[in-house]
Amino acid sequence: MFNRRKFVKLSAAGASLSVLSKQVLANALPSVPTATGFPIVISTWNFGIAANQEAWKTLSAGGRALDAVEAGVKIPEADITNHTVGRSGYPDRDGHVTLDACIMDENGNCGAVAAMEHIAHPISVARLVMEKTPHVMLVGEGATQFAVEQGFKKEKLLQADSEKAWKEWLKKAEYKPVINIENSKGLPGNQYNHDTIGMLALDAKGNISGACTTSGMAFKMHGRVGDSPIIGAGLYVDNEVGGATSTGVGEEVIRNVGSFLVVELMRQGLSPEAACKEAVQRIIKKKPETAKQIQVGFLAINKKGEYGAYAIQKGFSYAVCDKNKQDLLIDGKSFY
Ligand code: SD4
Repeated sequence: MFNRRKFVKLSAAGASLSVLSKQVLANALPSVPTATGFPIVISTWNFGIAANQEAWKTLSAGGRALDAVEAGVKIPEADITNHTVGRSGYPDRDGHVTLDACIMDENGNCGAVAAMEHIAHPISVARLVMEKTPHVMLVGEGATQFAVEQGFKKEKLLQADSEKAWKEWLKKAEYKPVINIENSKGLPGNQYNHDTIGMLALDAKGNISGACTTSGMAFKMHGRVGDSPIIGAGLYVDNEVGGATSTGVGEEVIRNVGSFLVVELMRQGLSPEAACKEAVQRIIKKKPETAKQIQVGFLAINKKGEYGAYAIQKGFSYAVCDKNKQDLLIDGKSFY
């Protein structure tokens, strides 16, 4: 793997790095990575603070990053005031709460569930898909069936306030899913569409794992799956390099295989922030008009514990927890 200093040196010498654009190089130079070593855990949005604190219990005791990220993201999954992750997520346009999640460990193992109904902790089901099946992803009824076989409780997830919000939406939206519904409600990044939790942890042994869980876009079409449960899109970990996760309009993240791209850019020497910025710029470059209206944010960490983020729009925040501070909330930089 080459490090940033070597990358800059090679570039200055005119070495041919065909996969890197001039723009990438420009981004790489001024970026100052933040580093606090490890263990460390980072996660998307302000509810990441409480999630990180839970993950920290495992990390500070010398535990495994995989256990930390699972325990961490279960906090917003269980939070009944959270309408974008887990049991209280807003439903799709037909009134079904369908949950998406994936998890990836330091050995490249991964598991996922998508469009799963009636089970409150999709991240734990994703982990069991990884550990107990020969598969990577189970979807829909098959995922629910597997969860029940594994002892998860099947329950009604649609909460009264989520049902009320859905019915209000139905009146105004005429059953049309609106990809950037957040713009009608204020700043991109509001509670309707942009609050997936993606979490990355680096444990005391220097191993990285990640988890990502969401109820997806509010009032989406039934059966719609976003980036969050897709390895390489919503989450990617390569223990030699680092990890990345995403939040926002999943369709654009999938089109660009966003989290994998961020990790590969870090492999080529970019800092986490510069890699996230380049991934955001790919989305903007391909669809400049769409990009003005949507939010996508990436968050990344490398093997040294350096971390960074970048989003299309203002309003993306992420939480960091390490030995110095357990409740740090940082405003991610953005293109607009
Ligand atoms: C998705 N990325 O389903 C998710 C939505 C989200 O913060 O809220 N992300 O596309």
